[in-house]
Formats: sequence, C-alpha cells, structure tokens
Amino acid sequence: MSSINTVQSLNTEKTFVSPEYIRNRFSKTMSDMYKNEVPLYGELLDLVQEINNNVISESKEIKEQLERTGEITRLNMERHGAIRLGKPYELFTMRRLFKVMGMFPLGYYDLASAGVPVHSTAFRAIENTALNQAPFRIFTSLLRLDLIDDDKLRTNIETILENRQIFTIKALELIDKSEKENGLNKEDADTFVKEALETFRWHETATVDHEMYEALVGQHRLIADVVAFKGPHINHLTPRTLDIDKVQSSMEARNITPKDIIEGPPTRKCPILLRQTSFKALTEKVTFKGKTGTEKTGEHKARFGEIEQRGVALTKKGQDLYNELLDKTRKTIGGSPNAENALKYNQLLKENFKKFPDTYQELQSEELAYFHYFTTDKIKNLSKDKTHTKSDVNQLLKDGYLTTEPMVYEDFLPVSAAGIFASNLGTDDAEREYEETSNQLLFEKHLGESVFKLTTWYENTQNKTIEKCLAQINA
Ligand code: OOG
Ligand code: NI
Repeated sequence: MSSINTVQSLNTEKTFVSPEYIRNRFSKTMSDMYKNEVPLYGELLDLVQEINNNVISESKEIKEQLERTGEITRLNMERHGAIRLGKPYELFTMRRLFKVMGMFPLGYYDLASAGVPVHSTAFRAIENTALNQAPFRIFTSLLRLDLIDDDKLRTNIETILENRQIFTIKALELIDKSEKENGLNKEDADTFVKEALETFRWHETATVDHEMYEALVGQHRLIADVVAFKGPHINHLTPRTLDIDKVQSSMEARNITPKDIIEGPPTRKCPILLRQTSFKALTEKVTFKGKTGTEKTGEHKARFGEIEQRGVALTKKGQDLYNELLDKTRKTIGGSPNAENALKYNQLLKENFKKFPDTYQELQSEELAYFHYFTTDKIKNLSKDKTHTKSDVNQLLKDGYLTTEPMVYEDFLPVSAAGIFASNLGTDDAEREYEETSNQLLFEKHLGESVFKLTTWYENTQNKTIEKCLAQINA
C-alpha cells in the first residue's frame, strides 16, 4: 500500500458522518413530516412518552434492565415505519438507499398466506451498539404481481409501474457516491436525507384516473394503494411503549379509536416478542387524473398510527410454542379475531398462553428466549485453574458469577403484520386467500441480496455476550 492511499483514506474517514447520524436524522425528519401530515400521530407520541416516563419512574426493575441493555438511550427515539413497493427495481434501489443509513434487510415475511398479496423484509441496523444509537427500522413490502389473476389488469399495472420513478435524481446520485466512496460527508448526508424523504411523502393527486383506481380497489385495496400514487408514502410510524395496555386504554380517553384487539401475545409479567395495536387509517381526499377541468375527486385510506411493546426475543423452540398457542386460539374462534369475538379471543389467548413459562429464569433455562449475559463482581473469587467454556454457562449463572437481561425482539411477526394490514384496509380483503405461498428466492432476487436470517442474528448476538463474559472470566 502506498502512503498516499493511507492519507487519502484517513482524510475521507474524517469528513464522513456515521450511518447512525444519517439514520437518526432521517428518522427525526420523517417523524416531523408525519406529525405535520397526520396530527394524531403527534398526539400518540406524547401519550407514549408520558406513559414510558411513568413506567420508568415506577419500576426500578424495568429501568435497570433498560440501562443494562443500553435500550434506555434509544427509547424515546425508537420507532418503525412501513412502506409498500410496486416493482423489483424499487426494492433493489430501496436496499441501496437504506444501506447509506446503515440499514440492512433482516427476515422474510410471507403475507400472501394471510390474504395480503405482498412479501416483505425489514431494514434495520445490525450491530447492537448501532441499534441503541439509532433504532429506526422500516417494514418494506413488495407487491406480488404474480398473485393477480386478472391478466389484463396485471398488464395495466405493469405499465403504470414501469412509468414511475419514485427516487429523485439527486438521491440516486448520492446513493452512487456513497457506494463508491464508502460514505457521505455532512453536507451530502443532509442533502441525501432531504432527497430521500421525497420518496416517502404523501401525494394528494393520484397517477391514475378514477376508473382505474376503482379497478385496482376491486382487485385488492392494497393494490390501489401501491399502484395509484407517485410513490410509496410512509403509511405509519410506530413509537415503542413500555405498557401497551395502558396506552390502549388511554387512547380511548383521548378519542383515538384503536383497533379491536392487540396483535401478538397476551399481557404477561415477562413480555415476549411484540404486541401491537393501531388506530384506523385516515380518510384522505384524492384528486384522480383526468382531462383538465374534469378531474374527479375521491377518497383514499392509507395512513394510520400504531404503537408497539417489545419483549424478549424467542429461540426457535420458543417461536414454535408461540405459533402453536396462537394458532390454537385463532382456530377456536374460527380465524382472525374481530370486534364481535374480541373479548372471547382475549380470554382464550390468555388461557392458552398459561402454557408459556412467565419467568425470565424459566425462559432462560428452558431455552425459550435469548438473553444478554453479564459477569458479576463475584468472578474475582473464581479459581484461575480452570478454563471456562460455553458448557459452564448455566452453572456459572446458577452460582451467581453471571447474570442475564432479556434480549429485546427487534423484528416483526407475520400474523400480526397481516392483522395490521387488514384492519387498515377493510375486512373483506382480509378474508381473501392466495394459494401461492412464500417465494423468498424471488424476493431476494429482486432485492439483490439475501436477507439476514433472524434466528442466526439473535443466536450470534447472544453468543457474543457469552464470549465476552468467558473472556473476562478466563483473563
Ligand atoms: C405494514 C404492516 C406491518 C407491523 O408493524 O407489523 C407492520 C403495512 O401495513 O404496510 O408495520
Ligand atoms: Ni407497523
């Protein structure tokens, strides 16, 4: 290596901002935009923050847990959003755009089997420290044209989508630049955030006429939402609450109407995975394309608000038990819960989940969940004669040389996601069934790379904390 090269890379490293800076700036700017466009979202943010502050001041245990895992710093900036894309190019380029912000695709979610003609991934940071600095993530779906049975309509949709460009020229230039030079300086990063945001903005005018819009709705409301507009408007942003039951009941007091049931597991002492609820999408005025002077106006529902409570991530064994208990509950009430059977559903869910251990100690010893491991002061007394290995971990834990904290679930749940889609699209569509099932390979082909496997990510993250402990003990 020549010395010139070294100097150059030193110089550029100095002027580049971190992906965390870009991600946080993007998340904050988008949140401000959404607050402006959907005022109820702002109200929800206030409510969530108020309740989080109460939980933290009332529970020393939760406060310490969040401090030890590093989540405390991110709690009030924590949110996820969702977009729906129309064609492979958009998914491919979105992956490149998110990479500029240090966000990568993790997990594959098949929603077709739940009646929604899309498949999805979520873009987020990978490293734990990066997540704590900038937790923003985005659930990203791609429309599955292969599931549209009306040939003529499908061809029309392809033509409409072919003719749209959802990214600005400047955003595309800066993606290229960031890829070539391995980062962006502050000025470019700020421009990038501004330009990238354009893709997520709401557009009041549709790109199709009213007749086409109706034809798209006739196929599926979701298809109209994806195809009829200039871009993939952000359809919700979701803050993280520490007590979703409290927020749900307080929402009603503030005249924000939540959906009928909370998606995910029931209320527990030790929260697992993810519980979510949303308020219904707003009815927004839309102008459809037409000859000048004859444009029709109409309505469209797309943008809503959501809140979520995150709990401990589950191992494959834990996930299987979760799916078994959830399926059993849904089968008993005959499918997706609704307003009429909500009460019965909640009772049944609670009853069935009694089979799921509800102490962190059991969740750890039965290998149902993932944990962060920490050493305690006691390790000073450990004899140095023995080299400790992974197989000693449970004994070390029992003897008080190690402690654990639950590892938060950072991702999404397909059944819950389908429930969120359905509640905001209208129930008729939710009952649709698509025979085709998941097609991860096609998704990854369109994405341009493989998605990170979720269990591998949690397994690795847990192992890293164990290895760190063993290194301290064996030092
Ligand atoms: C995405 C719904 C999924 C979640 O939190 O599970 C989602 C959408 O409606 O586009 O955001
Ligand atoms: Ni969501």
